[in-house]
Order: sequence, then structure tokens, then C-alpha cells
Amino acid sequence: MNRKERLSPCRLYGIVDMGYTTENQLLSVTEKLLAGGLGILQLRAKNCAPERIEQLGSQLAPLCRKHGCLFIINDYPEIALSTGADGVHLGQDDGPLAPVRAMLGPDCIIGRSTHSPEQALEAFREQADYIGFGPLFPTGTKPGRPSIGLKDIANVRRQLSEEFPVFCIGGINGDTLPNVLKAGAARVVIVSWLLTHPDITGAVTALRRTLGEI
Ligand code: 3NM
Repeated sequence: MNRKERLSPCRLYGIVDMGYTTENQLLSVTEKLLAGGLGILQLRAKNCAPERIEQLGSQLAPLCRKHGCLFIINDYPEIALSTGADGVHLGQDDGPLAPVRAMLGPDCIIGRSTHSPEQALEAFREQADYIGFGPLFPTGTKPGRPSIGLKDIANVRRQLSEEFPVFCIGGINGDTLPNVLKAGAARVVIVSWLLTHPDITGAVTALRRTLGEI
């Protein structure tokens, strides 16, 4: 299966965010997420130098590969390439996708953060392989970013092709998830709730079951 075929069944997207994990804990937290059968994982390290992200990514990439989990680097296409990651995740301010696609090749996964239906449609037209859509709720993981609520999820999914992966994100946890699903979401990214969970592996498995991934 190619990378995009492997992305398609993923309903839960995890992020190891260095705001919640020390470098010492990074490998063990990642192992716990992977042990739950996570299908796609991103390394997000907003306060790390690119050289350090490359070192950390080089450790995580083979670990994810061993577990059959897609591995995505946040922000840096060149680090995705040099670490052998499966793809890169880009924000709204990271420029057009076409040059990144040219650099990484057709098989690489490119994701884009979107914060409105217009941005979601634009990322789809630009041939992103998936989008993040949020933040649905206020979240300390991206402080200061206005939340967009649940009202547009169903419409956005309807406007894009049925199977296009829309990962809802931002403030999703065990309490908010049922309403996110009721609003029409099929896929979610959960960061802080998972990383601070007392049983990370169990939580991943339970979420995958709730989302119909298993
Ligand atoms: N991107 P948590 S919201 C990394 O809307 C990120 O683009 C967002 O973390 C976006 O699950 C977000 O801890 C933080 O709320 C998600």
C-alpha cells in the first residue's frame, strides 16, 4: 500500500508536541501512542531549532515505520525529506503547496492547517492530502487562536470529496468528542488530552474504537 492508501483508514491522528513532552520522554511517549495502534503521528516542536527537530525526527521515523504508523514532520519539508518521514504538515503561512509537492514527490503526504471553510476548500484545490480543521474549541496547545466551533464541519465535509480526510482539531477530549462526532466529524487530531492521559496506549485504542477505526 502506498502512503495515501495507508492514510485513508486513519481516524485518529496523534501529535507528539514538545510543549507537553520533554526530550527525555519523547521516545517512551511515542512508544505508548504506537502501542495503541495509532496510524498517523506528527512531530511538532515549535520551540526547537531545525537541527534538533531533524535529530528527533531521525529517531522517531524508524520507530513509526516499525509499527506501521505514518510519520509527519511539522513545518519543515526538507526535514521530512532528510529524516525519511512520510510527509509534512504546513500552516496557512507556509506558502503554496506546489513547490513542496515538487520537492517531496507525488507519494509524500502533505497536510495543511485550515481555520475556515474557505481555507479548507483552498487546501483541497491545492491538492493537500488532508487538512486539519479547527481549532474547534479554545486550546492551550495553540493559545490565542480563535475557536471556530462545530457549525461548519458537516458543510466542509460535504463540499469536499466524500473520502477526503478532514481531521478536526483543537480542544478535543473525551468530553467534547461525542459532540464533535455528532456535528459530522469522522476524523480527529487529539494532542494534549492524549499526551497527559494516565493510560496513553489504552486511550488510543479506545478512541480508535469510538471512531470506528477498529
Ligand atoms: N493546530 P489540543 S489546533 C496544533 O486549529 C493545533 O490548526 C490547530 O491541540 C489548528 O488537542 C492545535 O491539545 C492544537 O487542543 C490541538
